[in-house]
Amino acid sequence: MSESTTPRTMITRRNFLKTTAAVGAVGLAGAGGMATTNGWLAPAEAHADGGERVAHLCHQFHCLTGCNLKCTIRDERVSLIEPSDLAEKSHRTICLRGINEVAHIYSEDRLQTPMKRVGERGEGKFVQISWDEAIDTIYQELKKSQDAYGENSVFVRKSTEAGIDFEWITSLIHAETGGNFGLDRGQTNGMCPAFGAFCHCPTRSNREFKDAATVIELGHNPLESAIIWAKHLLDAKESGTYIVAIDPRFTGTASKANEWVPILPGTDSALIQGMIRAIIDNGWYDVDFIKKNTSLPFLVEKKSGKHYRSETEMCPNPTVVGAEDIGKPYVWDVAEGTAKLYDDPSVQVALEGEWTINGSQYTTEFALLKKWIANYSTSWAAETSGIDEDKIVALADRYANNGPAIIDFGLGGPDKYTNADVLGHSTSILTAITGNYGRKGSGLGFYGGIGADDPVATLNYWLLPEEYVPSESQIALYDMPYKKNNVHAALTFGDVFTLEAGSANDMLEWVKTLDFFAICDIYHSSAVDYADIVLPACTKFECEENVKQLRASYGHVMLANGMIDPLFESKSDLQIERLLAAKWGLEGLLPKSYEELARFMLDGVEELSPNMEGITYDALLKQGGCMPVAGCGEDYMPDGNANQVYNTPSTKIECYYDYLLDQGHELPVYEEANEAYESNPLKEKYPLYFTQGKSRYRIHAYYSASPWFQEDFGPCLDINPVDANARGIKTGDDVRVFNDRGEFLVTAHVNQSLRPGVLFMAETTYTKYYKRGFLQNVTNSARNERCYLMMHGPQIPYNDTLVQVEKA
Ligand SMILES: Nc1nc2c(c(=O)[nH]1)N[C@H]1C(S)=C(S)[C@@H](COP(=O)(O)OP(=O)(O)OC[C@H]3O[C@@H](n4cnc5c(=O)[nH]c(N)nc54)[C@H](O)[C@@H]3O)O[C@H]1N2
Ligand SMILES: Nc1nc2c(c(=O)[nH]1)N[C@H]1C(S)=C(S)[C@@H](COP(=O)(O)OP(=O)(O)OC[C@H]3O[C@@H](n4cnc5c(=O)[nH]c(N)nc54)[C@H](O)[C@@H]3O)O[C@H]1N2
Ligand code: SF4
Ligand SMILES: [Mo]
Repeated sequence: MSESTTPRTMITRRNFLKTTAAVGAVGLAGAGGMATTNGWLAPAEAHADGGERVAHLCHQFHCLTGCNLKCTIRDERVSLIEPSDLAEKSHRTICLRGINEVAHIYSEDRLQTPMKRVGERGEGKFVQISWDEAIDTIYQELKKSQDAYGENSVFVRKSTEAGIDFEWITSLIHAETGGNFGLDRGQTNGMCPAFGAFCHCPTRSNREFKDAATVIELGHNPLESAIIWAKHLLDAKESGTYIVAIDPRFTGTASKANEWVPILPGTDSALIQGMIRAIIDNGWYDVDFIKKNTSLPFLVEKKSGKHYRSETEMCPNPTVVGAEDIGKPYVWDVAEGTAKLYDDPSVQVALEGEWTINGSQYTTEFALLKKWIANYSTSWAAETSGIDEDKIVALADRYANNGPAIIDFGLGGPDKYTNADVLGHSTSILTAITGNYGRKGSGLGFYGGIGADDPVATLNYWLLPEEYVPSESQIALYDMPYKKNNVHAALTFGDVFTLEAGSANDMLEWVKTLDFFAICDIYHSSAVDYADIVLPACTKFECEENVKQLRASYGHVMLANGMIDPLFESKSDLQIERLLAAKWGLEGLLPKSYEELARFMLDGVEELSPNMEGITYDALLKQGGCMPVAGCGEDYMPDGNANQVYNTPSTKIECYYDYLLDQGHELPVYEEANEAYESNPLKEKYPLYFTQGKSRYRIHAYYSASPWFQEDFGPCLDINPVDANARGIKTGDDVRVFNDRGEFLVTAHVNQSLRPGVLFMAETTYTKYYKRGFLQNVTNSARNERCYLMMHGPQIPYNDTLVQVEKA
């Protein structure tokens, strides 16, 4: 940073705005020269007096935390950000991104004014226009598209962070939503038939890590991706919990673990299947648990592979796409030597055996599971995953015999390969046969975020009249460049196109073919250069009103208040939606202000959520905007699934998926990743695994624009010395990363944190910070067709990527 010698008091908010507006008016927006933090920002004290005041707000959602932050505002500039003292004691948290907002808010790469493209798409040449012209152009173009091609010819989507509070415009104009997100549900696809929908959210708290004998971090790096929650992992370690990190990379989490398992990318299900084999061979499974709480005693017809089910008694099936109610399964009763409904209270179930019923041969799921796992030896698992056989068997022993144990899996890492559903199904079986679910200190899920750690508060939801719904989705966003579809125009809030799809060259080539594309973002994100119209949104710290977002999260209800005015010509997302809605004459269906919305959301909530007693709009404001929900605090501990009742058709943990019989995946058949596997012939050309993951300096691409982070934590490629030396690469060199999909240039960081043969980069950073290209150019966009049958659809296999690297 340059020294801050300018006396702050010389810049009032008014002349600050004037200066920057003048810069914007000169010509091409986005050029340097606007007033940034450089030069005028100096440390502020935490105490509001004189020209200072404090504001409070719920910060980011997409770090999956939502801390309440206290902001000192001096001369109408945000000048200090600290943890909030309004939050319950154990929730007074902040991370470096929160502190850094002081610089980030005023970054040079803020979009300042509405803009119109003047160069080619992708060139990034714009001129400043008025809000009137921008909104009118968007309206005219979207309407033209809908008139010519139908309502679903317009695609509207908000990035997660942009859309977390509301997204009405999509419904108001019956737009295409882009269907399934293809994100973060790879393992869940394979798990939800076993444990029920949304089982990736753990049913028990992070605080229970200390009650576990073993915690396995499976492709999850909470020390980077769940900074606030990672405390519980460290507490657990201190109290003697054995921590295992399965990751091709020696991550921050691995450095705190008792054991690092440096797995070959994309092979996690081989490791898990090896563990299951060891458990079955050694009889380490929990027969009692299996009989009581799982589907493994259910009868299956040998010939068809289908369950023996009742034709009259039904159970609803909530876990499979489009599933109807299905018949109740039967089990074999050893007492009477006959088949009985599984929930018959008198039944004494057989776990294994073969029986003839009405002329057909039946066996149990468990018998089939034994037959299935016989295909996967521990030596095969070792060879496939690159982890010693002894280590796999020892891990299985620890997990099964030294419980309770938790598997805390990542939604990054192994989730982002085409074979993630096989992994999810495999870990479900591992968990089920060892009984590591529902009892204290056990569990399976993504523990890295807002989950079971705090009491839930429910707010009213602002509904539109029934007729305002999005078009039924014709196609998922990730399929748009590849499959015929009717999308001709797009409006995104946030950089949906380059964040939420792999292989950006394909996606952006397709974007170029659209008749029209408008983006509303806060920063000059990668997709901005492709837009015809750009709208500048303001940050969470800015609003036309004193109050802004109302959130129920992180054990609190929080009303952002004390906002500064929108910087430059930016506007709040609510006012932008209202301006757009007004063009269609529908703004009357939306709240006029954040205040109106917040008041509505809180109206009568005590009835929805008794733990919110006393939390009203006025009470919130009086308290500074943050009130804990009853029960929030360090002692909060849910009893998730202690009763062993699951949201599955049978309410048991279901291990055998007969809905996938046609696919041969009723039990999880090992499958190589799409691209990232050892025997892939493509490895001759592209020998290196290109993995990505989260960085504590960013939330996806957000914070890229922070000048403080840019200095030291811009795009860089981690490469092992073995791979670097073979290519004459040293730390600080520019290297070219490439495959058939594309290329980019980046700075190399040679270090031993990786398995040789594996590369790592923090996802993602705006294109403008690269010398050429950006990481999304090389990532994989392959589809696993089987996953179209699954609840969450195919997942984007960003990590399932091979590349070559050379010195640039
Ligand atoms: N700082 C920060 N925190 C975040 C976010 C953020 O953007 N920034 N985003 C949030 C979101 S949306 C998500 S989905 C979560 C994700 O949270 P995580 O799942 O922890 O995220 P990642 O870092 O993507 O992946 C975890 C690890 O998987 C490893 N990995 C890569 N390939 C493999 C493999 O084949 N096998 C195994 N075992 N490991 C592999 C990577 O090296 C990485 O360390 O983070 C949330 N928290
Ligand atoms: N290569 C690769 N790509 C990945 C991943 C990976 O591991 N590798 N991980 C993926 C994962 S796990 C996820 S969840 C997705 C995340 O993809 P998204 O869900 O799309 O990401 P977000 O970070 O929520 O959205 C950020 C965008 O919204 C803008 N924005 C933020 N706040 C606001 C706001 O209040 N208003 C408006 N209008 N805009 C706002 C930001 O400037 C940015 O453009 O990325 C995925 N992309
Ligand atoms: S970015 Fe950091 S400070 Fe902000 S909510 Fe997330 S963890 Fe808290
Ligand atoms: Mo994610």
